[in-house]
Amino acid sequence: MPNLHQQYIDGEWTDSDGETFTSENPATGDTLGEFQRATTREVDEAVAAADAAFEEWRSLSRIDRAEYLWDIYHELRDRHQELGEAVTRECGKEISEGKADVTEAWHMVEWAAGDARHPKGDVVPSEIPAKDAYMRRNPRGVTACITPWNFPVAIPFWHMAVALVEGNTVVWKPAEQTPLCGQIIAEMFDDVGVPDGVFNLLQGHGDAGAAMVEDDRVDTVLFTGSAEVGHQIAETVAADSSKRAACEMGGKNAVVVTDEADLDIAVHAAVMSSFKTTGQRCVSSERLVVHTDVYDEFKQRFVEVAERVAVGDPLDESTFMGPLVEDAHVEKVTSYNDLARTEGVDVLVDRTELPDEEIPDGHENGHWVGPFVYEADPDEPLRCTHEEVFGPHVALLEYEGDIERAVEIQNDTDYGLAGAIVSEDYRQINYYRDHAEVGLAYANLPCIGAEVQLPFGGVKKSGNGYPSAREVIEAVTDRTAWTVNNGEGIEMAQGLSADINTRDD
Ligand code: UN1
Repeated sequence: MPNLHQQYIDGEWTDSDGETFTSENPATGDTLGEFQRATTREVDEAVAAADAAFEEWRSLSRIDRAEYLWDIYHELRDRHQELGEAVTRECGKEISEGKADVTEAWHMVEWAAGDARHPKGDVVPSEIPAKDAYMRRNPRGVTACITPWNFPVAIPFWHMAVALVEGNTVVWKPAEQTPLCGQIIAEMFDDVGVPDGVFNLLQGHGDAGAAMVEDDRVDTVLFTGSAEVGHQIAETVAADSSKRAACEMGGKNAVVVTDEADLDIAVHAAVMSSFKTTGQRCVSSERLVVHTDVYDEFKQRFVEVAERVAVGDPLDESTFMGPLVEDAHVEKVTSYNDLARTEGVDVLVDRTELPDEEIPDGHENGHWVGPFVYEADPDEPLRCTHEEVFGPHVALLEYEGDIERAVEIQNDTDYGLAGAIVSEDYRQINYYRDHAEVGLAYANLPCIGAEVQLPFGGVKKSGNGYPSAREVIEAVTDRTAWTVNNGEGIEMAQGLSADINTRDD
């Protein structure tokens, strides 16, 4: 059995007295590491360490704080291949995605650390010439970061890079499926000598996450993950007005293909949106809303790719789709594929169970599920076309009429994360732009692949905040509106008299 990995609390690798858990390679079933599971005691210690480190950390300049992040940036770049492979081994994404995850992480660090030297805050006018008015931001304190397994390097840095540069301290819990990536990142923080308590790692499950969220000393919660957990967090935080949360959750995202679409782009965008990361991105598309005029040709071309798209060893560069992350997820995706049948859809491609000859040698214990594609009526209130599956489970929804109808179908979901329109007609794109209820929108592109300089998050049930880049600054800082008098006496705005009238007798 490999080494037993510990928690990283207050600059020390720390034993916990809880149970242990293992990380598993989803493509082979091999054990990658054994990890101690944080109990409430370690949550308490980690939050206490972050709380105690806060005053000193916030008193450094933003530029000095960012210097630590630049060291991490170089580590991420220098160890690109090794880390990319670790991502692929632990979460099963094919290797170009594993490496892109690391690239996205250093982009985020670059954004946050580079931002440290940029002007912050606003200078605003005052009615009184002798007054200066401006906004200042102060860090809020301890930030709890709870991150998902599907971007095990990038998303932690969406949260942590900005939180740290802004002067907050961090307690981070990676997903229980990807603790090894968490371990490597914690080693980086240790190696670059971030002051004790500024960064703390807790390995564990939802109980540790819940204890972090509930702890009174935690000021801000940044969460990316499932809608179920995100809503619980939002509820807990809402009960305490001094706490804040930015949660980014799931989606039931759609690609709209109009009668004016370039079908080469449409098929390419739909395949990327639906099958990259084996459909396990919160931005993945499970609905393709296609105009009747181009429906037959689109369907034939999409189905042809879905039947042949390369599922297999994610470390092999010729693979397009790796495995699903774990057995429980295979069960979930399979049960939604079964549900779709029960709900009476027309199944076009069913690779739920891959035949033995498609499974690479040595990968018999992997969590293999291939594409499942079906046609459904957009007007039917089916569960399979409205609930997030988080897998390669895709509905083709044919529409007639104009762009208004397509957008009506796109918006027929409780979620509002990502969406794409494929069209050569700018009027259609503009209508979509003005009416699609999404936080991330794309034209003539897949609905995946956001870059870190844009906000990332959704509307409706997809989130209550944007836990990435500039928007994280909103979550992890409080603003103070300052007015400073440079005059000799006091003068007030709004014509308010500053005279102190007295009665003489
Ligand atoms: C996620 O799916 O959880 O936009 C995040 C993208 C990536 C991030 C996805 N940059 O596809």
